[in-house]
Amino acid sequence: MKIARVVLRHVGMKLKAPFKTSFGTTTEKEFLLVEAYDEDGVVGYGESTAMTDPYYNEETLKSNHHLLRDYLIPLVLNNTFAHPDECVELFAPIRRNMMAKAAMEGAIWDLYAKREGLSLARALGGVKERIPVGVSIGIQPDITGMLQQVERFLAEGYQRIKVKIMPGFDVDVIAAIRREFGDIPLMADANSAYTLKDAEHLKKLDAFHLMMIEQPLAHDDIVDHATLQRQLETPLCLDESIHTVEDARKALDLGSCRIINIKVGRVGGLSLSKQIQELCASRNVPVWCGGMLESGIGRAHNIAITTLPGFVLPGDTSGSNRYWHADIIEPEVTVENGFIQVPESPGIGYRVDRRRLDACTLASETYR
Ligand code: OSB
Ligand code: MG
Repeated sequence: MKIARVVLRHVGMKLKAPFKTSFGTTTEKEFLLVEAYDEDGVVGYGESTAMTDPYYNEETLKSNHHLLRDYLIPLVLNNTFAHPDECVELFAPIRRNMMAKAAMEGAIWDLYAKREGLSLARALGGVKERIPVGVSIGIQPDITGMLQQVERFLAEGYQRIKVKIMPGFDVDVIAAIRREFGDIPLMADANSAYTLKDAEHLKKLDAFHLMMIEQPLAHDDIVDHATLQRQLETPLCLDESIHTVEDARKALDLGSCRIINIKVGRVGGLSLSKQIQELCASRNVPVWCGGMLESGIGRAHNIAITTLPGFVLPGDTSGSNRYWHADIIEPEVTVENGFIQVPESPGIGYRVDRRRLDACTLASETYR
């Protein structure tokens, strides 16, 4: 494979409803889209999951633009590829900047799969024809509002409910959900809003038999999480703290978590997601695929990676209509009875609606 041209787009898509976490509120999703064209004009798409502000992690749309323009795109244009896994070594001299790397690598994976005539899921070694999915519900103005959201998404068939929590919006919310909806598959995500000083408070959540508590403590911690895990019955799941295969190994060795949320962007791409999945499978540690409010393109990558055998828990890959009035892919991602059917056509398996994409594009640049 030889990449002849790369187009970078800055895309803006308004969410149907603002999404609130303990670190902030997203109303309009802005992100970078990478289009990698080979010499025959075949195109692969990759989406950066970096947000506009460095509040989930340190990367931003602008830092990704810098990394892509000044480092990753030149590297890609000056090399040839037999397989997308080669991106791992090619990008390794650049420290971190995982989401920028994943956006570039994702485009190369899509292009590779299209050239091979394989769906991205099969190209990755995926085995599932459909994937079970859940939904992540943001912090609501009050408990009543949260109960309404849970009711709505259960009615839509989602197989697992995740609710965002933060100090002042936690135990009472979970208690109310259990009271109203009984023994549904339920979990909570704190996005690093607590410290070990809150251990006694977090222990109250044990009474509600959650599937897991995601990332209660600091984004860069795996030591305090191990201390907390020893005090809790509820399994901890790490999101923000895991960027590499080595991070995952160390967290499992320390007992910092019993489950890992793999986000393709946060760990530097599909090849590395696959490696973390393999490590966890070898230790019987369940993984699931997280989300970053992706457009249909990033969503298609998430669907493909979720077909790997180690992804045994429903992830956050919800249907397009949970986020957008109109997605940029055709058909949109739909959820039926809590499952997404994995597309079988080559590459990401969805057609990109170029008219809709152009309408959402705020700026674009071409590199060759
Ligand atoms: O922590 O999983 C998270 C969204 C933005 C940033 C971080 C997170 C999330 C979500 C939403 O939980 C997942 C999704 O629906 O895409
Ligand atoms: Mg999370």
